[in-house]
Amino acid sequence: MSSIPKTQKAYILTQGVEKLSLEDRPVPELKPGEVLLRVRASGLCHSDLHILDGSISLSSLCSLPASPILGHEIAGEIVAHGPNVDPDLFPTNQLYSVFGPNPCGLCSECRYGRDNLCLSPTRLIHGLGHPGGFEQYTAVNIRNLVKVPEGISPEVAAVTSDAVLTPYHALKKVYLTGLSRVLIIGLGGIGINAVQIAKAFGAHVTAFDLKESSRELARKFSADVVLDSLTVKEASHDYDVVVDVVGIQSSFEIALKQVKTYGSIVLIGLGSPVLNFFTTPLCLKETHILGTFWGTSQEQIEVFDLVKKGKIKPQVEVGKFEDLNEFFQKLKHGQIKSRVVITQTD
Ligand code: FEH
Ligand code: ZN
Repeated sequence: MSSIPKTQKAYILTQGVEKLSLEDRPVPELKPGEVLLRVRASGLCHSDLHILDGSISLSSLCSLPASPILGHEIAGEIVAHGPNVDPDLFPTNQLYSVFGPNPCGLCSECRYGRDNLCLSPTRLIHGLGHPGGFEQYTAVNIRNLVKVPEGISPEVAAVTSDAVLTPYHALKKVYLTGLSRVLIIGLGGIGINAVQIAKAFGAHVTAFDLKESSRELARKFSADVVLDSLTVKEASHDYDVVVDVVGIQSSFEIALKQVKTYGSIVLIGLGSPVLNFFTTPLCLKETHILGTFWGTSQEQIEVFDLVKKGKIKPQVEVGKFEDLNEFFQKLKHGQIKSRVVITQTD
């Protein structure tokens, strides 16, 4: 194991500034129960982009740290064990992913097993209050470590902790069967995994995106029907479940139109802070609208099992740590087909 430096490079967020600033920062000191991870891969999420462009305020999610470090899809290796951590239980020759929600484990939501929804007013999400993966070394409490099965790369491990976990959790909420008809709206880094997960659950899957390259990927991953902006207008209006991975007014209107009576719309995308709908048709159809947030720590273990078994093949585009800001620009301008992951080697 190489020696740990006193300082490291970290990307710092300044409120109102779209570019992250690469600065020298101290390597974190470990508290009891923590390990130090050498970050190997960090995914770029659309919610990071919303924070950078100001449409989501980080201060609405947490009390703002002095030097916020984003990056909530993290995979890395342990390079140091803090007080009270048994190194035999958390070996160094092992890849770990981080359970980002960083729950307290004590509140009622945690006790019900919904630890993604932890109620603790002091919990800080990794990369959204707690320092995240856009640094070289990051401190993680051992309860947030999820061992990555052998054969899964750091970049795939990073995206599995959010871009796979989020649609998995969302689709588990609606109890799909082999008879379920599902429409997935938006086939980017999360949506293409939603297609694969719904197929793995045995559902009939229709996939919709404005981009031909994304529709191509959905065909590759065995979507039963693939719709474009014209054909979506003639779609069957009989979906048990519509997953809106975009979350803007136009995508939500498609979801409202296409969901069958008594069906469910699951909202994953946060593309718009406000969505409008007509109340009468919603009530006459008894439409369920479900919010969804990330996934539970148990589900994070489950998604790794599915990836290991090859039932889900997360799509990634790999970039270098030094090029993080350029990749955010590409993401902003729709130039990314799947999920960007920045990797770090020694
Ligand atoms: C982050 C912040 C707020 C809402 C949703 C998110 C997700 O990107 C977490 O994966
Ligand atoms: Zn995310």
